[in-house]
Amino acid sequence: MRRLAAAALVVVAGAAPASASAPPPARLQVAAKEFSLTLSRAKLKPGWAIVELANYGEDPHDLRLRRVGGTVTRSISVVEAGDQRSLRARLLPGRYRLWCSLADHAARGMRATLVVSG
Ligand SMILES: [Cu+2]
Repeated sequence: MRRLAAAALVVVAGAAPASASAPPPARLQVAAKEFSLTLSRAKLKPGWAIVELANYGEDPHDLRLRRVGGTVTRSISVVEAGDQRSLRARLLPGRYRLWCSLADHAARGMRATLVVSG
């Protein structure tokens, strides 16, 4: 699993925009534990972002990210305790719901809201 995650990160890094004028992607860390999701920041500017799920808990967790009113759900697959994994996404203005999709974790508190606005 760790090897897979490392390979995925290399692919993501290789896809980074080469243009010097492009602003660096915003970064958001989502800290997961039983049973909460804590965002490193509640608000981001629209554009590219790297969202990292860091599992500080004892159980595996995953992450779903969806804009309110949107149709695309982005996801980070299951991250084991003590591990982390990232996704890169272009975020549009709006409110995003974040949650863990495993079992009843969201209902138990593993959910959060992110605001994307300029
Ligand atoms: Cu979970």
